[in-house]
Order: sequence, then C-alpha cells, then structure tokens
Amino acid sequence: MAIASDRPPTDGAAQAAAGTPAAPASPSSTVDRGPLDAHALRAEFPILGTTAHGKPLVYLDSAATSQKPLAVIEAMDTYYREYNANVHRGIYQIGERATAGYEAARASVARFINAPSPREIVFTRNATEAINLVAASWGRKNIGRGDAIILTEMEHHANLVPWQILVQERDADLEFIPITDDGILRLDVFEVLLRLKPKLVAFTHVSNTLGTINPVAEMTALAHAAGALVLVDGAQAVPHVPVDVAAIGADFYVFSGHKMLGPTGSGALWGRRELLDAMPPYMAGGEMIREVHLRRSEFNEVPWKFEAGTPDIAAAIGFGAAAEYLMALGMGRVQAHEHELIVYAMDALRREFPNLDLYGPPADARGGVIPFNVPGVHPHDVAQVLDRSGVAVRAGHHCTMPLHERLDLVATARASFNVYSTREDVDQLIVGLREVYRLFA
Ligand code: C6P
Repeated sequence: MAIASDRPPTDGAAQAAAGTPAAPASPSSTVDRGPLDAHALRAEFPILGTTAHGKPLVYLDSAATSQKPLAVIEAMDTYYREYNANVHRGIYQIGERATAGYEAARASVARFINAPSPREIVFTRNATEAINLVAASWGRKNIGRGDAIILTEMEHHANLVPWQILVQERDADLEFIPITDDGILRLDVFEVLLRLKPKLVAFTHVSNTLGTINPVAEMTALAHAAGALVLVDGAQAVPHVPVDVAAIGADFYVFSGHKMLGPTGSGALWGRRELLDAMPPYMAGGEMIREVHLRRSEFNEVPWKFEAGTPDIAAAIGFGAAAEYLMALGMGRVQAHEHELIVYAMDALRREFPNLDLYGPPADARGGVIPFNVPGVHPHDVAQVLDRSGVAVRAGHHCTMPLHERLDLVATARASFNVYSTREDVDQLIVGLREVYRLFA
C-alpha cells in the first residue's frame, strides 16, 4: 500500500496564489518617483540607531549582509507570535495560514525578479546552497568526461568550489574568462572560449569584491548561441539593481535573501521550469515526496521536490517581506541612490587620499562596493582603526582568493552600501581613514 505524505503540496498554483499580495510591480516600474530619501528610510532600520565603541554605528559592510527593516523583522515576529506552525501539513487554521504565508513569500520573490512563475522559485538557505543544488543535481546528470564549464576570474568561492568538485568527480574541465586590470570581463576571450562548446557558463552578475556589473544578458545570448546553459550568481545584484530574469534570458539565477534586507537563512534558486522538472532531487526526505514505499518513492512537483524537510518558514516569510519592501521602494531608485553615493565616495576618497589604492572599474560600471588599500598598511589594521571610529568595513579576501591572486593582492578593505547608506556614512569613513593615516602613514 502506498503511504502518502501528510498533505503534500500538489496544487502549487493555488497555494502560491493564496494570500499573495495584489498589485504586482515590475522591479523597474517605479524608477521615476524621484530620488530615494535614505535619511528617512534609516528610521526603519533599528540597528542604525545604535553605537559601536561609543560612536554612532556606520555600517559599510552591506555586501556581507544587509541590515533589516522593521517590515522584515515584524513579519517574522508576527509569524512566531501568531501563526507558528509547519507548512503543507496541518489541516487547522494556523497551519493553513503558515502555508499561505510561506507560498505568498515565494510569489513575492518571484515577482521581485520577474520570474514567469512562483513554481520556478526554490527556497534555499542562501546563494551558496542554490549553486550547490544546481551543481549536484543538474551537474551530475549532465556533465560528463571532457565537458567544459566556463566561469570567470572574479567568482566568489560559492560559484567556483562546487564546480571544481563536480569537474574533479566527472573528469570534466573548467575554463575562466579573464579580467582586465580594472576588473572588467574580457568578452573577446569569452567568445574564443565558447568555441570549446561548454555545457554551462556560470558567472556573477555583480562582483562582490570589485563591484563590476557584468553584461549578463549579452553574455547569456553568447553562451546560448554556443549551446551552453547559463547560471547567473545574483547575490550582489538583487540588492542593488533591477533584476528581470525573463529579460536576462539565463537558465538559472541564484541569490541570497540576507543581502537584500531579508533574514539570514533565506535564499533562492530560480530555474526554468522544464530544467527543474528534469533535474533529480538534491536532498531527500519529507516534503519532497508524493508517495513513499519501502523500496521506492515518487517525488513531489517543483519547487517542493527540492525543499526536503521542514523549511526555514520564518526566514522565507521575512524574505518575501524584503522583496515587497524593495519593490515598493523601486529598484531603479535604489540603483540611482547607490550610484550617486559611489560617485560621491570615489571622488571624496581620491581627493582626500591621493595615494589610496582603489580597485575595480569606473563608477559607471560598478555596484555599491569600493575595495581599497592604504599603501603599506594591512587591511585588517585599517578595519580595526575604522571600527574604533564606529565604521564597519570588511577586510580580507572576501571569498575571492583567485581574484586577489589575479590582481596580485593579499587582501583588501571593502566599503559597501545599501539603501540606507548616506553621504554622512562616507564622510565618517573619511574621518576614520584620516586616523589610519595619522597612525600608520
Ligand atoms: N558574499 C561578501 O562579503 P551566501 O554566503 O551563500 O549568502 O552568499 C555567497 C555569495 C555568492 N556570490 C556572491 C557574489 C557573493 O558576494 C556571496 C557572498 C559575502 O562578499 C559573504 S562572503
């Protein structure tokens, strides 16, 4: 006798529709509402009112993880206080509310990147897990001996190591699109590499270290023309630029919720439906099955086929709230705000510290990230002195060791922005850097 799972989510479309907020807004549809008022927004981020070492906190490490607005914190708080229950299981009121909230979050995340259907959104813990899912599931099924996968020299370790493991296991090959000294991908070399007829091309949309915004639609078209599938790592793009996966045309797009104002433990894989349908499960257990017998099982439909076990329900609900929050702000306005800040910061840093080493492309080709070094001072020392001024920046290799090797750098300090960042934050960075120069230079 078949033992059915207790209420497997089989009617996805209906579930996804349940509780879905109305008025879908495409990410770029609100570009022309005037500039974003970051000063007003800050009141919605409680942590920005706190201090570090007795100084007002200046948070310039948003590329590592963003701060969270009240809308996100309260959505998660409300779930735990009012309808904490498992999803796709309980035939009782709060269980059904939890399921509706979880699936409404999926619909919000789908709308945020203009995915054709919420069924194409698989919730993961983060971008790393989403890439590992594709490498383990699609990769093991489709990559064989001698096949080529093309990456770039600027990838985060999350979009490198899973592919290293796969090609070692399958005796396949990795090739890399090189970069120029200021961190721009060499598309001329990419076109030559495509003659290898790769099975997959995987690249970051925005570099976490240099901020480079890559021409993802153009690269996708080139890869498709050569017969390759495309995975885009959008971890540093979704918080900062309008993302429309339908317009990009890629096959997989991965990102983390915690960098786009959502909670840690939230992330997503978007994949084209027919690809997800054809992929074997990544993890197995409850939730991802339709029927289980002692010696065989039938799997659930996508996306639940890839969501084994009880998911992080609160994180998904917070992730959905973050997507709604950003859509309400308008990603075009977010991008314009951060661009203005990057121009201001790069000009000010160059003016104040003529010998400061700044890396990456010109402001017009970069997202909200500025990597730098004070000549002769280790970036860890720079970060420590800045910390005493209340300024939080990241220092190290930022999980891009090969990129640092390519640029002949041991480490860098990195200031990174988000919607709540202001010119005053940049001014405080400069005050802190003056102290670095006073102490070391
Ligand atoms: N970069 C940074 O400080 P996870 O850890 O799975 O949420 O994100 C991984 C990841 C993947 N791709 C890119 C481009 C990324 O920037 C990151 C995370 C953080 O730069 C933490 S190392």
